[in-house]
Amino acid sequence: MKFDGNGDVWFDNLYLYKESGGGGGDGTEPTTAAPNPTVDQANVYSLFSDVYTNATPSTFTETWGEGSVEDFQVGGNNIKKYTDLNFQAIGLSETVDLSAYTHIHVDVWTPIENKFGIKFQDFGADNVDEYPNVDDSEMELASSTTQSAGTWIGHDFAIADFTGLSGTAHLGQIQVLLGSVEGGTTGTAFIDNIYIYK
Ligand SMILES: [Ca+2]
Ligand SMILES: [Ca+2]
Ligand SMILES: [Ca+2]
Repeated sequence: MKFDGNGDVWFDNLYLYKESGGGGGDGTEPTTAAPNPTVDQANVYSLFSDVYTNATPSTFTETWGEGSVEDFQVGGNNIKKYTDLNFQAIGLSETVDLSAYTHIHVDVWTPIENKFGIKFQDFGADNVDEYPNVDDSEMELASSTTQSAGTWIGHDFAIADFTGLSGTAHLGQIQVLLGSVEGGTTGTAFIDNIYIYK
């Protein structure tokens, strides 16, 4: 450590430190919480966030999905930890009309660089999820933002970019994707602040 200057300088309190709740991590899990969202609650339909009043998804996993979920906390801040995540579904408690909303946001932390994606499924006018689809429509997209390792990355998708969706007036399911998205690798993902906004 070298000090450059021009004249007399007095020093005090010279020390290295770590952020509260941070440091000491081995890189396998976040040691800080994701940044708090700032979009106004009035313009948000939140599925999971400490900041907003959340809607009630019926589940954060489905048996046919690939990847398990558990609750995780950093300093009291709630996070969903997905392990061996390929694709996994967030099922809404019932279909909801989100046609007035324009974007979805998700904060993601991964221990290795990866690709993150979102899939929407609209259940159609009958509000029923059928397979194969009859009046359902669905589409997935990889985020254009790189999921860098060891840091919270905020992903924002414009719903209009999901051109395979007939609409979001009967939205029934949102999937979070890691391994199944192009360029992605199955692995661990910490996910927070899942909300749709306008
Ligand atoms: Ca949180
Ligand atoms: Ca349907
Ligand atoms: Ca379906």
